[in-house]
Amino acid sequence: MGCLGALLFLLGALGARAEICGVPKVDSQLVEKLGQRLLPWMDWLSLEHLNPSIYVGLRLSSLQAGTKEDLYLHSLKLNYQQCLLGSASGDDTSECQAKPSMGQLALYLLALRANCEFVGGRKGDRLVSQLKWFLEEEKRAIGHDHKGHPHTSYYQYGLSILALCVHQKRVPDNVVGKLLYAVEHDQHLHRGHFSVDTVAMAGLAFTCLERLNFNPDQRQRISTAIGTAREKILGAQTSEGHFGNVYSTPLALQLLMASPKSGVQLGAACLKARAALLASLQDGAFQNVVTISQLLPVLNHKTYVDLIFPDCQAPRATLVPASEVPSLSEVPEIITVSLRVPSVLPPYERSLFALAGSSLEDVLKLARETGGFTYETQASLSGPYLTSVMGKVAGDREFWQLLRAPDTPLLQGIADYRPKDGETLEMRLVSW
Ligand code: B12
Repeated sequence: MGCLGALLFLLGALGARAEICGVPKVDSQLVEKLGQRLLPWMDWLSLEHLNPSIYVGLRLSSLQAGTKEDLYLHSLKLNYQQCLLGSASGDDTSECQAKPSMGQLALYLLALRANCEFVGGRKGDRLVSQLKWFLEEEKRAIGHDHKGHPHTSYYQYGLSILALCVHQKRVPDNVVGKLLYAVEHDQHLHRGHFSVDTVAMAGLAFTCLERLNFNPDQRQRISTAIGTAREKILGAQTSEGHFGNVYSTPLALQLLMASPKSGVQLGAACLKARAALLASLQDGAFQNVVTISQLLPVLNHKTYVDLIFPDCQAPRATLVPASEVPSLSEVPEIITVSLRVPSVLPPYERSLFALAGSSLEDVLKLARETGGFTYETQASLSGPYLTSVMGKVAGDREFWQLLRAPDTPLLQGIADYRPKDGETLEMRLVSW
């Protein structure tokens, strides 16, 4: 190659670098701290606590939990198979309090793939059939005219297509078509609200379908939808750099990393997002295991699409549990927190004294013990989900939204959010 050729090659290489969404290496101690937060959760091996998202996140990270990880996958297999298919002696799923949902089954299949397993055999085939059946039901709920809504969400719809795809199971065009339509007309995706997480998950599913050239008749539509998802996510970047909010940024980055496209804009946007993520990490924003498990792959330059061909031999550093920092016996600080529920008659409002550092859930418990306040929760992979307040259960397309007065929706759930002194927190029954 002559001098000019070498120069052109170099310029080309530099240009190409600017086109990809790179997230430069993050301090390994920060990553380790994140991984350590997952460890205590891996000691809970009952179905109610098992969380396939943790396993997937860890396997796509630069960290490993040794035998704990193997035991965790084993428990996932035992519990998910028994609760979805029944025990070997019969179809007895009575020991299972709640059957895993469509999205949870999809995450379980991703966990198997993260261990380089293809779902197979009689039991495996039945799980695949169940997931396909769930998707068919959702397709029916959306309807021919796309006027209906999935029983779960388009997020779980996308997740399920992705899970089948990485196992190299084809999904019919008409099932994929519903998700394509939703991305093309995004008011349908999240019942009117734009959700970066949902668009990113749909984009990841489409990227997998495109790579494997499944659904060849829809190839052009799929490729356009990936572009649309990418553009929407880039357009949702905040002034600090997050795509949507801090917790949707990991999935957004996964999509941008998995489906690179020319344009210096992409590289710059990803660098800005990385800086914003780092600042949030240092502030301790990532406490929830689901959000950590979505972030860890990104910090290791991996995405869920890599589960098509996972690298199970990649070296990973062994995690050691965090050493307990002895707490200094300081006089506990007392804070005042007000709770407000305008969606009931008469509206509820009360100020309570709580220990500094209490979670919102601790404050709700206090309000219940004090009398005059009731609430109920349901366990989910992200933690306790508020289902009912003052006896009012959120209906089909409703949820109890958490806000900091006057009008700022919280970015965390009741178990993770820690109110500050003088704050008023509101629970509002809203439709979505
Ligand atoms: C769909 C969705 C919703 C739907 C759920 C209803 C439904 N039928 O699906 C709606 C719009 C109602 C919702 C509400 C909320 N959500 Co939401 N939600 C999601 C989303 C996009 C997908 C969840 C999912 O299906 N996961 C896959 C399945 C297999 O897991 P699962 O555990 O079985 O799913 C259930 C739970 O996730 C639960 N759920 C949904 N959101 C939240 C949030 C929290 C904190 C908890 C404990 C449970 C929970 O609903 C799911 C369906 O039953 C995620 C995105 C993400 N990156 O994970 C955000 C996400 C989990 N939600 C989030 C938040 C903050 C909330 C709210 C607290 C917002 C608010 N200010 O009120 C509320 C929950 C309040 C409450 N009542 O406890 C954050 C959580 C961040 C964090 N630090 O943990 C995420 C990551 C979005 C984001 N980028 O900000 N959510």
